[in-house]
Amino acid sequence: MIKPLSLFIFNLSKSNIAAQFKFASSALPQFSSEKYGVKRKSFGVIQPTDIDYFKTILSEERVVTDESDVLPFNIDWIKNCRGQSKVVLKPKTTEEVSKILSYCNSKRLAVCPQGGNTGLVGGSVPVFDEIVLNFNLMNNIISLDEISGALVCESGCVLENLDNYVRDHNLIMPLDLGAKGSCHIGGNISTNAGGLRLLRYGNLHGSVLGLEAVKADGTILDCLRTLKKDNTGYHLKHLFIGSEGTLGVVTKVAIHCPALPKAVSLGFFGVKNFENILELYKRAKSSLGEILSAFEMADNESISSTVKNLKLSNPISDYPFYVLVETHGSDEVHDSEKLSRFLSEGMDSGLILDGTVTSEPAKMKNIWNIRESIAGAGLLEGYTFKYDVSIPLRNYYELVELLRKRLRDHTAKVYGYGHVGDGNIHINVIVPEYTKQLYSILEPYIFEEVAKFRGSISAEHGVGFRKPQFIHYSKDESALQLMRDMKKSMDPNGILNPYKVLPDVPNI
Ligand code: FAD
Ligand code: 2HG
Ligand code: ZN
Repeated sequence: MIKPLSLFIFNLSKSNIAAQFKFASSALPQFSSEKYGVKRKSFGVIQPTDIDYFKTILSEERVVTDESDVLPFNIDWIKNCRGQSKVVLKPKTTEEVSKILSYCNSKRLAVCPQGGNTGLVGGSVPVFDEIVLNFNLMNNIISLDEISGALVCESGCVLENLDNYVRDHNLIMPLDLGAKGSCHIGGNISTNAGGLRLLRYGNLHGSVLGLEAVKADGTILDCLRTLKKDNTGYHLKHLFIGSEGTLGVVTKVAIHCPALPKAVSLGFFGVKNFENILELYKRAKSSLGEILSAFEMADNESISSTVKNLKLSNPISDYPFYVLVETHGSDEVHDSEKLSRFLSEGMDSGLILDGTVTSEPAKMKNIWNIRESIAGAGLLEGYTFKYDVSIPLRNYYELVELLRKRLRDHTAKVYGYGHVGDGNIHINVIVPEYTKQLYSILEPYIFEEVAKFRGSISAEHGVGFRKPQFIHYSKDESALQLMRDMKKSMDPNGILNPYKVLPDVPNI
């Protein structure tokens, strides 16, 4: 018997946003293959002898086959996608991963690599009966060089645990996101996750120093160097950053950790319109300069949803838009003065209607919590269609307005929020329940609009299962063909995360 989803207990930190919303309702989502009309490719079908073989590589309890134990690994965080896997494998070492993949490749058994399962595009769960290769147990920290800031660890380390660890050594992780208490560093790398401070610390193509990966045929690829500079040949690590488990499986990571800032300040401002946000962003770059570490925005609908659905308290009153500006610097008095001056100048010029600036950790945590909770707040009201796009800043908020108009005659809420500093807006469309009609009103319309702005249909969450058929809005055929060629060369049988990222990968 299948347990109601709300009863599942996850090995997740209770403090984290991703865990708080896990399975807000107890309804099981429809199978992805039925919902989106996908046909199974001709992979092998797992047999009892295969399970027996996996038990010779892994201990018995690391081969999970009980239906109710497997179920959570089949369902994604927003409860949009549901696969039909019959087995979850939990390796502890790279050698085990290598043996598993070598075997699966020889038997043409498809595999879905899975980290913390916080992905938002359905890439982390199977579509049919792919074997789930889960990294929860590959969670050892291998080394930390306090001088260079190079951290080496296994791919299943939870981001927040790594951050806590390096903070004890006066360093921080170069990325931060609302899912930090559940997502794995291997998942972050495989999705090229962006997050809240990309503006300051750059993306993972810059911070990942090296990695170890296992190819589809089981070959272990050792690119695990900690050097900042290494121009010997092709930069292979980049193939695994953002390829969403379709080219290989990341098993170890070397990543550069910046210094722990001595002073952190945070401002939360109410703003009248989006034009004023853009003006504030320009001013923040010039007046806060090198200490600016985040510049985020959210509209009233987004913030109100966290107040209403999660009972979070907004430290300022109701405004059409909100801006969150953070600084990471080395002088607390100087930095918070700078941010307070930014606030008072903003208020004098009418760009900021009201605001608060704080350096108190508890207050900063509350403000960040409001921002980070938006992703889950809508899930408590119904079904959420999530979009994560990059568009030129001057057009940044137009898509939200277009969608509100388009959905005028439907019961729907549209939230717009995101990483202004990166030109990345998140649009959440909340409806009472998923319907095919709403789906076809939204897609491909939204991607067509993004393409008109020469934007990207996926800024940071990836393509996953939900967007391969739309990738052509952001990549031309020559680029797609080269991607297919790369996929064929690295995974000739197509066993790694099939039905994801690329459309029209020839069947095996
Ligand atoms: P999973 O969800 O398990 O997997 C994601 C993809 O990576 C899948 O395709 C999977 O097959 C592949 N994969 C996972 N591990 C490996 C591995 N070791 N080797 C090969 N492939 C692998 N994303 C952002 O970019 N920025 C944000 O600010 C952000 N905020 C979020 C906030 C919340 C509340 C939530 C729920 C999600 C958020 N996300 C964000 C999305 C998600 O957290 C990121 O994509 C994250 O990097 C996924 O990590 P994961 O370990 O959960 O990976
Ligand atoms: C964020 O920035 C995340 O909060 C999640 O990328 C966005 O859920 C979303 O739409
Ligand atoms: Zn984001």
